[in-house]
Amino acid sequence: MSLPRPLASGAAICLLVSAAPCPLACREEPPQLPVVTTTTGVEMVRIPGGWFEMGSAGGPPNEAPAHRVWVDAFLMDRYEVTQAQFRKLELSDPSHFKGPRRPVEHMRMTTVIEYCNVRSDAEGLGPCYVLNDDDTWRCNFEADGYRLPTEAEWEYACRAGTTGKRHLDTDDEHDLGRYAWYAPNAGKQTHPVGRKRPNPWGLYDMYGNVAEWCHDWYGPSTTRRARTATRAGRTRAS
Ligand SMILES: [Ca+2]
Repeated sequence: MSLPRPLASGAAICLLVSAAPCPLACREEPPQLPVVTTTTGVEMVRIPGGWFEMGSAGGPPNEAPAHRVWVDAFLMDRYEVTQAQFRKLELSDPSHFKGPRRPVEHMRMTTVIEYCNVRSDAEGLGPCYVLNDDDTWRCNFEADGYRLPTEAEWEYACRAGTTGKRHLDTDDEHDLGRYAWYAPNAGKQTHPVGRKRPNPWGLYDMYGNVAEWCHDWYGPSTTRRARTATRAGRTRAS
């Protein structure tokens, strides 16, 4: 599957396939996972551990070979990180398109680290990131605070137990506009989070709006086992 390029900078709108008005007004709502609200008011989805098929044999070369990966249970933000969350934690908001429910964009890794650690501290959790004086950093996966999801965690959450081409509860490309803000419908700007339908696990805007960062640097698919995650701040990009 196509993944966001972690740690990339530049435009944030995902470019996906063309869409047309959706004819599926009576589709049954998919089952969703439990949602918890953190002490700073952020909704997170409790993702169960499990095996999944990572990558794609039929996609671009860097997505092959498809391989089974185990991911431990973790929590993931239900929505992209909003500007209201940054304001609540008294962090400087780098976003170009302003609005409390819009996602944060134009992020630098140092901003991601600051957000994760400040949010961890505000909730009495152990910070995951250690930032050195020369702007290098490392992540303590044993800490119980917030960090970016690994690529495996992100793809596992995006697929949400589906095996189809689009990893949604539909493979109809004409349905995509109901799930995602992307080039044909975004108007070259970000949009408030949660306005489209969620994926089958109740995660919003996994497709489109802003691209999302992963902990790993972008690279070919591997057969490594995913690292344990107790929490994962799903932070945004651009
Ligand atoms: Ca997104």
